[in-house]
Amino acid sequence: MIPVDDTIAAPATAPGRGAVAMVRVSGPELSSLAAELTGRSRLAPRYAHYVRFLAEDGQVLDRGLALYFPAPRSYTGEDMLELHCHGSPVVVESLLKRLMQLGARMAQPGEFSRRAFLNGKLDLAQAEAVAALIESTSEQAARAAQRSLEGEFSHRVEGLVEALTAIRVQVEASIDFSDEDIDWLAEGAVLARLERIIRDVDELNRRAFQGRLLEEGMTVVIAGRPNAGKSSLLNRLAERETAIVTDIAGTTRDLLRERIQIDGMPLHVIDTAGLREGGDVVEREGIRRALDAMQNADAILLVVDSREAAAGLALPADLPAGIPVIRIHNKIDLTDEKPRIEAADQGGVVYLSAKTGAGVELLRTHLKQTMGFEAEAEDALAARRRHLQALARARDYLSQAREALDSLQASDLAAEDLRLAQQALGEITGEITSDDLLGKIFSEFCIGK
Ligand SMILES: Nc1nc2c(ncn2[C@@H]2O[C@H](COP(=O)(O)OP(=O)(O)O)[C@@H](O)[C@H]2O)c(=O)[nH]1
Ligand SMILES: [Mg+2]
Repeated sequence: MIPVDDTIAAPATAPGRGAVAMVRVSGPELSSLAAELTGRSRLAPRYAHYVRFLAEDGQVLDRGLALYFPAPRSYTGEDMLELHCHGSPVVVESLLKRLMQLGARMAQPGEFSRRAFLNGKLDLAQAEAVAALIESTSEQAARAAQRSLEGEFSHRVEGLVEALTAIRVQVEASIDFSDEDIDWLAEGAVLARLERIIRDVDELNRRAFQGRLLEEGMTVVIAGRPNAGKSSLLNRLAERETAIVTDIAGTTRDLLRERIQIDGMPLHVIDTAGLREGGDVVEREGIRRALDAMQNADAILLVVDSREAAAGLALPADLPAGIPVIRIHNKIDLTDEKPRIEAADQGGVVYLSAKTGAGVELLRTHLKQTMGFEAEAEDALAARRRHLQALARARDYLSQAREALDSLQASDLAAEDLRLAQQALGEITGEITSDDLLGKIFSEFCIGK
């Protein structure tokens, strides 16, 4: 258990040198600590004081700003102190040492946000949106995080929980008062209301899925026989010369990773050694790693040379099952074929030239579609994987409840499903949360958040 009633401190700015660094302190009572550190008997609330930070023997550690936020009007809901010092790691270190002397301890990852959650300043989905905002790698992802931080995700979930509570009352009544002359379910239009909730869950899931994609993106592995043009395709997608391209088979041996973006969706592209028999020890290890990477990919781009398209697909190794394969017919500049997409529903075949760039835009669009990414969606909500899982669980219970009510007329089964659906939704905002889950969620934050 992490104690929640002591004083914690951590740098809030990234490590390294800069003009200014900021150290945050949070605890149940900070006025005496602040007085000893600054030599001022009282710091006015929310006022930027220009002070000296003092060592125990009165020496000046640094000069900077001190801001005092008395509870409960602070990020954590406790007394908080912000110390802005010069942006040197040495100064930050000495300030932290001094704070430890004054009774503070180093904060653990995510501990400030955890306290904010425990003090009711943020619900869980909002606290997680703070992490998502800090980690966002595109404007779109940052906007999705901002929406969740403002509470849009949480409010939708709360709305659903309320609507569920209301129909649970009707369903429970139909069980408890089944001998009375009222059809509680019909009276309450329970089925119609349930349908509406299901539609709302689906809509929320769509928005959260878009947010998840913006944050995590997808991983694609480029595979194929030597000299098919895999490394050329990587360079084309990355828009720079990352990989060495030669006409010598077996040039690429290790995995090469590039992080690119398609309309804000992060794409992790991995170039691999060509799949073929033989080769030396290094190349065989490269092929083993290639197959390994494919196991964990969201999609495989299988590159073949258009001139030998039929033969080129015969690979010496099996591709992992269950992972979508997009076939790339490369080098169409040598065969006079037009850039195009075929059989887009079964993974698809994209005709392109990595050398001239013809058809590469088609591939980008196709990758977005394959992942269900809506570049135009302006309503994405930052969501963690656990949120999507909770929504999926709620959705399953709701379908079961609908079936129980509709075809089986089994109110008692429906009542239980509705209760479980509500519980799954409650986990998103943290209404119903175990200590273990909290520990897991906040440990993924970095220190100082
Ligand atoms: N004409 C033409 N040559 C290509 C194309 N893509 C790759 N190549 C050439 O094919 C050879 C092998 O390319 P490379 O990207 O190293 O293939 P890898 O072994 O699959 O990584 C190089 O000489 C490339 O210049 C293409 O679209 N058109
Ligand atoms: Mg290569």
